[in-house]
Amino acid sequence: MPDANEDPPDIEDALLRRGARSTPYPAAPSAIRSGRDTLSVEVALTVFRQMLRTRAIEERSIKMSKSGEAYFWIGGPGEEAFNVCLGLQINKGHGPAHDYLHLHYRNAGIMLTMGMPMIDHTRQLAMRWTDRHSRGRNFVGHYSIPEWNVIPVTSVIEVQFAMAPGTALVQKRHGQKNPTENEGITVVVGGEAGTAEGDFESCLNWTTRPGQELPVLMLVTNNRYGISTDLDTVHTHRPIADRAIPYGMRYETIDGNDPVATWHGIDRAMRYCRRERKPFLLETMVSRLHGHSSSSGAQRNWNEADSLAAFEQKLIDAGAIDTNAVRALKDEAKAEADRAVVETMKEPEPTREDVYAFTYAESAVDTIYPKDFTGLPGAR
Ligand SMILES: Cc1ncc(C[n+]2csc(CCOP(=O)(O)OP(=O)(O)O)c2C)c(N)n1
Repeated sequence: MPDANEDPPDIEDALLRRGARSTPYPAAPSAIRSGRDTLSVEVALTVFRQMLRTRAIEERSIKMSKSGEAYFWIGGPGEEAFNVCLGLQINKGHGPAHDYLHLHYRNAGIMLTMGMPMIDHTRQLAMRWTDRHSRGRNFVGHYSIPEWNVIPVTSVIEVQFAMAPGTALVQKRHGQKNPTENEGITVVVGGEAGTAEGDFESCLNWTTRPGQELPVLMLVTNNRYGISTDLDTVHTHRPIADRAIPYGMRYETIDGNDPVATWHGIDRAMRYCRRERKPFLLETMVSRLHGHSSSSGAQRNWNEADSLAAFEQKLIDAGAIDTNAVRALKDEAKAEADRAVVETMKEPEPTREDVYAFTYAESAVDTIYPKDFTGLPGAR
C-alpha cells in the first residue's frame, strides 16, 4: 500500500504553508474548553482539520453516488467528531501489541485520520480494481487493512461485536504482565439499532467472564435511527450504555457532537481498557446529517445538530482560528477529495475474469477435491 503511515500533518504547518497564517494570533487561547474538559489549541485544530477532510470526502462521495460515478453510498456525515477523535488515539500497527479495529460502515474519518489516503476510500466507492480493500466488490466504507489490524467491515450489522472478543482474547493471552499506557486493545464500533442483535449481547457476555475479562472498547454511535426506525419506537428511554450494568462493566454516554467531550470520553475509556485489560461500553450521541444511505436518497437533514459547524464557530469565537484560515482549510480538503475522485475515475473496473480472483484461499480441502470450491464431491 502507499506509505500512509505518516502522522496527521501538523495544522500550524499546513496553515503556514498556505500563507493563511504567518504569526500566531495575539489573542489565541492556550486551550479550547467544554465544561470541565479542555483540549490544547494544537490538538483542537488538528481535530478540526481532520473533521473538515472527513466531511469533504463524504460530501464528494454522496455526489458520486448521485452522478453515477458510484453505485451506492453510506457513510458518516454527523459522526466526524467521534471518528476523528478515535482515529487520532488509535495505537496503529500490525499484531496483538497494537489495536484491532472492528469497524462500522460510517468510519471514513477514523481511517483518514489514521493516514489512509482519500483515494483508498473513493476506489472502493467507485468499485475499481485498484480498491485495496475488496478489489471493487464491496460497498464503500468496508475497509480491510491487515497491516493496521483493520478487520474487514461487513454489511451484516453487528457481527463485528461477535468477532471482537476473538482478537481481544489473543491480546489478553499474549499481552504484557505490566501493560504499557499504549497497550493494544480491541476497538469495536456499531450503531444503536444493531445492539438489538444477539451479537452485541455475545460481546458483553464474552468480555466480562469473571477472571477472564477482555480488553474490548465497545463503541455505540447512537444516531437515534436504524434505517428508518426511530429509536423511541423500539427502545426505552434509558441509554444504550446501561446495557453494561448487569455485566458489571464500566460504561459512559457522551455527547459525540462535542469534539472536546468526545476526545476525553474516548481517552478515559481507552486508558481503562489498556491498563486494566477489561472492557468498557462507550455510547456516543451523534447526528445523522444525510439519511441512512443513497438508497433513501441521502438527503441533507437540516434539523440535526452539525458538530463541524459548531466546532468551527467555537474555534473562531475562542480566537484559535479566523475565517480566512477556515476557508483555506476547507478549500484544501475539497481539493484533496476532488483529486482523489479524478484519479479514481481513470482506473480500471474489475472484469468478468476477475470474479474468482482472491475469492477462495487454497486449503486442505483442495487436496481431496482439487479445484472444487463448492466443497461438494463432484460439484463444478
Ligand atoms: C443482520 C442485519 N439485519 C438487518 C440489516 C439491514 N440493515 C442495514 S443497516 C440497518 C440499520 C442499522 O442501524 P444502526 O445499527 O443504528 O446503525 P446506523 O446505520 O444508524 O449507523 C439495518 C437494519 C443488516 N444489514 N444486517
